[in-house]
Amino acid sequence: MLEQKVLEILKQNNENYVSGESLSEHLGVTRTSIWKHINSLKEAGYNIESVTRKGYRLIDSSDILNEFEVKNGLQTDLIGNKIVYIKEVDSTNLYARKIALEGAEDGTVVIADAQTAGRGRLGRNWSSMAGKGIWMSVVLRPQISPEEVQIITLGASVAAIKAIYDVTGIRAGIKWPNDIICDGKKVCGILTEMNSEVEMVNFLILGIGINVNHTILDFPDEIKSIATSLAVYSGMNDKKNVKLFRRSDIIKKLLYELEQIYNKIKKGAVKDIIDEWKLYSATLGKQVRVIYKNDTYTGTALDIRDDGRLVVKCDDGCTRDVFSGEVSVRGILGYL
Ligand code: BTX
Repeated sequence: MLEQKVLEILKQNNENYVSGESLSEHLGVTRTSIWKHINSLKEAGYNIESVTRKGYRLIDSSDILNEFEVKNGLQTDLIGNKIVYIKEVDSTNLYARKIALEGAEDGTVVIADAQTAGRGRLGRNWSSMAGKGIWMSVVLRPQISPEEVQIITLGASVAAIKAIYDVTGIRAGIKWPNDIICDGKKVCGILTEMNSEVEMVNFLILGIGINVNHTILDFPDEIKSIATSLAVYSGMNDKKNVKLFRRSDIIKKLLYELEQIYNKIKKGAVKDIIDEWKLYSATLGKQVRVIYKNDTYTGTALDIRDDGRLVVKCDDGCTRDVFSGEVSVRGILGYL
């Protein structure tokens, strides 16, 4: 698309002016056409300065999310080959499921700026304000059995931790099985849903929500005490430099890390993923309360098995394996 070509050239010129004449020569269109494309880029939110006799320059500090921003510089071979960007959707997981049933390819990514009915696990809600977070789902078609699906969720939390660190410098932790936390508060959640036969997965929808540029006031009252964002957390540590992060940078890195994990799963290197997960775990070694239907028990989180089950040494002396999806695990002290 010509609009994207104009944008690419402006980006390559690092906030220096590019004349309308050179853009029109380079792209083989009239200067009026360039002017029209510049205007539609401005409408899409890009901060482009136009100065007579100098031309146009992009002041590139904004957090603009669209298909181009994610594709530009994306370093993956499979995940993100097809990206669907939607301004507002009920849930990217529901949308991804719909297109997966219609045949969407392995690695197709659905990203929304806002979700009106974001979904958490066990029928819970996921608050997904416009313009503030990463609300994204990936269609995966791994050749694995339903019992092996948990490893994808664990791997996705490792990928999220790494991407967050790489782009923001924030060291988050993982609360089993798949909450990413900063300062004991949830900054990211992962919801994996599958469509399968008894023996074989047809496809998975890997949904990832990351709170990126929210202020604390942006969160609904009922989650203010348990939720945080990368911007809030970075501001806690450095009040003078509260940063806003570029969501597309985090997404690109996340898709790259997800692809590394996906390749490991395809090679059967599950142990590597579990080992990495343990490195970032905020649950292992902690006192936990396991809530399953009407049953509640406490103990210490000891280990994680290769299929992702959490091993809990219960206070009554016995050892139990806990499956995700069935239970809530709460730290005895606070949310952790
Ligand atoms: P979860 O069931 O572990 O977490 C949901 C719970 O977390 C809610 O009941 C609420 O207490 C709290 N919560 C809700 N919204 C937020 C938020 N923005 N930040 C922190 N805490 C919150 C976790 O489920 C899985 C969430 C996956 C979300 C992604 S977004 C893209 C994809 N599409 C979709 O509909 N869901 C996934």
